[in-house]
Amino acid sequence: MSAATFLEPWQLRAAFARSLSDMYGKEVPAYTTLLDVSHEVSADFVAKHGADAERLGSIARVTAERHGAIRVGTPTEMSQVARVFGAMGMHPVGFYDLRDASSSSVPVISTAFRPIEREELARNPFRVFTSMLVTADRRFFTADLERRLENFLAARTLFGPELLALADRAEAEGGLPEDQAAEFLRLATEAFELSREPVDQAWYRELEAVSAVAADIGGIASTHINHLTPRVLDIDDLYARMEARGITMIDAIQGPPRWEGPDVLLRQTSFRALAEPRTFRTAAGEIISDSLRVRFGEVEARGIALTREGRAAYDAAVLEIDEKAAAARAEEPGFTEAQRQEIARAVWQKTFPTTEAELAAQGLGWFTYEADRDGTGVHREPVVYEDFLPRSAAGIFQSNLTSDGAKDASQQGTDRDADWMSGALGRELNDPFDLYADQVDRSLARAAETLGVDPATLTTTDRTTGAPR
Ligand code: OOG
Ligand code: NI
Repeated sequence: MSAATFLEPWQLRAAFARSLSDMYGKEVPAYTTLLDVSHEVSADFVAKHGADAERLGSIARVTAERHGAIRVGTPTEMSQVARVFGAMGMHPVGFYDLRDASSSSVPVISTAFRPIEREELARNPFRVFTSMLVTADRRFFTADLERRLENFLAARTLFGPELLALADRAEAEGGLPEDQAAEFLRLATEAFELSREPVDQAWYRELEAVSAVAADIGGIASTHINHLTPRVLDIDDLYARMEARGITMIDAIQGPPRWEGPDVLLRQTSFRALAEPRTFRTAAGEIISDSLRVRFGEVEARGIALTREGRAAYDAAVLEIDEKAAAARAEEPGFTEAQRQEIARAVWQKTFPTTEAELAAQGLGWFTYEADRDGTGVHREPVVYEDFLPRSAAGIFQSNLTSDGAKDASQQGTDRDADWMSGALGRELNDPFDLYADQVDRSLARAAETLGVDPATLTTTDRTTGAPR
């Protein structure tokens, strides 16, 4: 079979990301504006900073890079999503519990499907943040509502048998012949389009009173891509340019502040999409037109992945910023986002070093080591963060909700953890830290082999002396 007539998983992934992006651009016009502005910002950034601008990803990768978000209702649906993404070489990584990460009613747990090998990430890093409802959690759902929700979810089909059969075949055979690939991509894209079916008004509103997220997931008989996020090289510049175009962004860029040291993890911001016209079926059986505001736009800038130690420092810094900002706000009612950023920068300056060399030396960030071309030593390269942040994710959910919903904190929450998620998926759930560590170990082994030395000597000396380039 020739290469042109058989699509490998990464080719399916890249084509799927393009297909979703085309569909979303047609359905949500502000997304197209966001893409245009992102491309302008990144191109200007590269023009200004040269090769340094591409330190965390080539401009080709960054320009094509997207993440999406979807939400499903049951473990069965979750396991089906895993099959569809598995066909494209996207594997579940990480466990996120957003039930406690948010003050609003967000009754979901999540994982992210993404490529896990370095070469696969370089080919196309498309990832999808995937959340599922925890219908058994009494803080959100009574036993009666849980039962009716489960009945509703059990009666719907998000992914048809044809799509799942093609997905299984692609996963088993390492890809699909061209015509089946086209059919797979068509069905997969269609599964994430916004449905035009009338929404049962009473049911939707009942769920919405508990949680807008629950209504979005369990109030309709289909799922949809909820946002699609381009990556940009300078998110502060992007924020300013979007506002200049008259698109109102949420108040803040989430995640680390802008500062003079290396960018770490993930910085994200978003805007609320316009309400979209939808039809509803009333309790009296009448079909009426109304609107729902369920989809939005988001953009992100990615930084260096942090080790467990680095992540602990990050989490502590975020708490410290919260406390200091709360105290300052209590003293000064006119406290602004700019002032909060000042506080954040000060906390960052005492938490993180201002150079990559120090980030590596202190064991806070992940770096790979590559043998120099002349074979005399190694140089250090930052590992880009490929995952998400629970706190920012909760912020994204929250900033786009129509209401806070209702959460009964006196009830006991239902235990859910990474093992439970793995069971629901019917697959191994990858630990992000292990994946980064493997990537570093493999680079050291490769570099040591090229140089003809013991990898152990590289780990001790070069972590501190590896030149930045
Ligand atoms: C997912 C929100 C999380 C992110 O970028 O952190 C997310 C959702 O709204 O379904 O996409
Ligand atoms: Ni997102």
